[in-house]
Amino acid sequence: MYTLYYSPGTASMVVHLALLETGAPFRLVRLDFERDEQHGEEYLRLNPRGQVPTLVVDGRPYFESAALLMILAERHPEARLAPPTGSPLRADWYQWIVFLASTFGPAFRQWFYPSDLGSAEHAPALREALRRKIEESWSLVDAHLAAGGPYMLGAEFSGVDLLVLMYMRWSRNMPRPATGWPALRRHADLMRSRPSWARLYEVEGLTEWRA
Ligand SMILES: N[C@@H](CCC(=O)N[C@@H](CS)C(=O)NCC(=O)O)C(=O)O
Repeated sequence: MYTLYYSPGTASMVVHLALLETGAPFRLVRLDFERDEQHGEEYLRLNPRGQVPTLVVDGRPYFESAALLMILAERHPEARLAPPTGSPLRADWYQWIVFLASTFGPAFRQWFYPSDLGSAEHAPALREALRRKIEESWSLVDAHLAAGGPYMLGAEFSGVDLLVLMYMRWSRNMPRPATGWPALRRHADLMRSRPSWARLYEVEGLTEWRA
């Protein structure tokens, strides 16, 4: 039994989706950001960063959404969130997870949290630079999917696709949403037809960008 500490539509989404894909039993604990519950004393003991997600595995809490996705992939090989260890596709899997988490992760965090960089609102030049950075990464992922899709690792779905899907959703109100790129659009449509997506919306109470 896992416990996922989450907040709807946030970085916990990829972990929630991965749990649903595995079919493993899990418990959800929702944190209310309005009430700043992520900075409560009790939660900070689980996750000293005061962020979601946190996943409790065998009684121990872990953080970082991409790492949690990898942990679940390893523990549930039957869910095929990762190609088999040692296979050539496993190398692609590592590459894309690290690429996505290290480019989109920080760029989106800064886009949505100007306070991380010390101001209530970004200066226009900084906002523009972040927008450009995010769009450059979308162009790269779009070209990759166009050349060898429909999934990030080719013919088969994997956890990488869940990570891409979460970041695509976050871009929905940006000047150029990810679905403005044709191969990304096809990928989003494919991924949004999975039962895990419908279930996620139901449980997290999400509405926007459902299909
Ligand atoms: N790199 C972390 C980022 C986590 C993160 O920034 N979570 C946000 C929600 S998307 C959060 O908890 N925000 C609340 C806060 O910072 O107070 C991950 O991928 O898990």
